[in-house]
Amino acid sequence: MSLIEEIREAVIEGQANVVVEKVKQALEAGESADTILNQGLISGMKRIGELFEEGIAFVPEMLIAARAMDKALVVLKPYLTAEGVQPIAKVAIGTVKGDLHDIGKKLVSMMLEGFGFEIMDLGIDVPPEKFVDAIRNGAQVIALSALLTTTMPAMKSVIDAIQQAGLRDQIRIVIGGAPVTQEYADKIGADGYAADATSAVRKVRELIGA
Ligand code: B1M
Repeated sequence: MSLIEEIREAVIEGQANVVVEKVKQALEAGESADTILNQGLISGMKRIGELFEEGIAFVPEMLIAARAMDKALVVLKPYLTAEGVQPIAKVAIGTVKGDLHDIGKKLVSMMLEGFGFEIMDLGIDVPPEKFVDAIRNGAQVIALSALLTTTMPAMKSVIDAIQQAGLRDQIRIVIGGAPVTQEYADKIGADGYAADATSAVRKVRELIGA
């Protein structure tokens, strides 16, 4: 088994210490952070999701897999983000109300930070008012994440709240997360959609003309 496959397996098994150790070894062996992230960590998370759907894994297994990935991201972060870049713009990011999924949002934040954006991470289960406050506190872009089909409508609630506060014209809104699509973004009046962290950076740059 290759190191990358070992990382994937250790994520599925939720062995945080093994994942961290193997990620360090892979970096030392010259594997790219991108390969470790996509073929090791994210691939492992996808598999645990499939096992959950098949009724083989349950919420606790998803949780320990997520913890393992979280710890690995701490090791990987310096390789995914560049230091000392001047902030391009302020992005307020959060997982919408009712949704507790943290990792995708965290990855998007890290990549944006690496490309020179200042990040206001509002966390998970974020109510619409908090996004409105973030705009009043200087955010130029709002980035919304949702992982559940049942929480996607909360993205529309954020856009509605921004509209009602009279702030829609001064903000760009980008949305993403596994169940979200470009079609949904168009339907709820978001300015953009991104499928993954790299395209989120591309989309945000495009939206603010950076
Ligand atoms: Co949950 N969960 N979960 N879960 N969980 C999913 C999402 C699910 C697909 C699993 C499955 O059934 N196959 C399913 C959703 C089904 C649906 O709605 N269609 C599901 C379910 C059902 C649930 C619960 C309801 C389970 C239950 O309690 N019965 C429950 C809901 C809790 C809640 O939120 N209210 C629940 C709970 C949890 C845990 C708390 C146990 C845990 C999260 C822990 C944590 O985040 N700290 C968890 C996990 C780990 C998952 C899976 C296995 C992995 C998610 C993940 O971290 N992926 C997930 C299965 C899967 O995704 N295949 C699943 C890795 C991450 C890097 O990818 O988050 O997709 P992702 O982010 C990507 C892109 O989506 C995108 O870029 C990222 C990087 O490429 N992206 C954006 C994300 N946000 C973006 C924003 C952008 C742009 C791109 O712009 C702003």
